[in-house]
Amino acid sequence: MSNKTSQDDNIELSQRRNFFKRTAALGATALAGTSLLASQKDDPAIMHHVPWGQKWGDPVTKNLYGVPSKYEHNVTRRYTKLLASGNYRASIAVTPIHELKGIITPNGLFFSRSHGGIAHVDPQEYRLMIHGLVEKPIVLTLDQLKRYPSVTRVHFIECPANGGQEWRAPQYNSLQFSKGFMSCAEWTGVYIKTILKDLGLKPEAKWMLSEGSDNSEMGRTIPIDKVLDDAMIVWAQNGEALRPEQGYPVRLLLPGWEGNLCVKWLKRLEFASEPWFCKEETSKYTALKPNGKAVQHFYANEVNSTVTSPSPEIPWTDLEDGQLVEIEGLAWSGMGTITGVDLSFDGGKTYVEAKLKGLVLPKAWTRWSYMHRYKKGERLLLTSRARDDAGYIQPTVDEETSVMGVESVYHRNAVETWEVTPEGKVNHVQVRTPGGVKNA
Ligand SMILES: Nc1nc2c(c(=O)[nH]1)N[C@H]1C(S)=C(S)[C@@H](COP(=O)(O)O)O[C@H]1N2
Ligand SMILES: [Mo]
Repeated sequence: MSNKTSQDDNIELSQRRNFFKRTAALGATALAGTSLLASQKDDPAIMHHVPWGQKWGDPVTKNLYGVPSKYEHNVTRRYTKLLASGNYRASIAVTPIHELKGIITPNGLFFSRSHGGIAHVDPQEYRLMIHGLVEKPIVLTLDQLKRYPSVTRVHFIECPANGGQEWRAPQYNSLQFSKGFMSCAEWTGVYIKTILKDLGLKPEAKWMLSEGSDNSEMGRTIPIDKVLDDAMIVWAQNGEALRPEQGYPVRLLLPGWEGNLCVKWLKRLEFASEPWFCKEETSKYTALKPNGKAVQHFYANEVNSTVTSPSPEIPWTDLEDGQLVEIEGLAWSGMGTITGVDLSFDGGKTYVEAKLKGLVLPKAWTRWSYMHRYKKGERLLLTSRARDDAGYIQPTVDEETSVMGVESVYHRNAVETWEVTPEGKVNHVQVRTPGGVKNA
């Protein structure tokens, strides 16, 4: 990566110069801690006084598998009984997306959703059977599977019920609970088309049944076009083996498609001419209109976005008047690559363009950012709206509900709004048409 045009540079050099010029003009209040004040000289937090520098630190023999700093103990997945029906084995723990930087979710924070609890599979006993309409059916051990040529890709996984409790109105005054049914990781595995070259797919094969070995024996049928496009069998997540929560040792990954199709603890792939096995399951996740009919059955998670900072978890109560603050968020589309993100300060009446930040990859989270000069006492309605290279843009709440009604749980991707109060608190609100507001 060249230093001048590094993808991580969201503030270009010219902009950065202006930033410092304007900051200087504002004096000491603009950026806390930019210059040493006389009163700070006796601050005990200055390095040579601190207790941790006065004695030996821990030996390298401690924590041979590292854990985050104890001061980060609050950064965890979270669960609620509202999403458990009294059973935390058929439930979900959601990702603290407000705490994340960049586009990669650390493995310990990747959201975890299962229908029959988290299975612990012995890799020595692991087998993957691939059969049905193939010339050469096969049973693979984990070692044999890993001998196929592997690829590494960054993709998000999103449960299609992400945000699905909030069709009528906001339910959670929390980013983690309203948008945390998703995470994004770097996955390593093999394209299924690579294995099929070896096994010989019969032309009658139109569907792939995939089945898990967990207690729910989760099964899903996948159309063959997706299988031959970019469907993967993965065994590594962010450089290490999959976590048990993500289906150790092997899961299916269908980049951009509904998370429920990405079968974990994968044990069997069967190629068939009909989606005979789980018609019911497949239709279960279809977003239905009020008359019970689907607009069109689709599997991809549509273009979407959210503001991650500020958010109910990251309020602006400590900001000073005139301070420059970075508004950040995520955008993603299961249909392609994010081409742009618009940001509104008035609940979607008018928009400015935000800047995409860091890596911009297909079917992956894309981080965006906008530098804002905060005015003490201002009330804002922050709304983000993403676009993708498949030609889609997020709908307004009214545009979406006029077609879908409010009874559905799945595939909600209308724009979301945070209200920043004059005190700097952040509330989840719903702006149905730009101008009207419903409180959380
Ligand atoms: N075998 C199996 N695979 C499964 C599930 C399951 O319960 N069992 N849950 C599905 C659902 S509904 C989702 S949203 C994703 C969640 O993946 P994650 O737990 O890695 O975040 O896994 C899917 N794959
Ligand atoms: Mo899901």
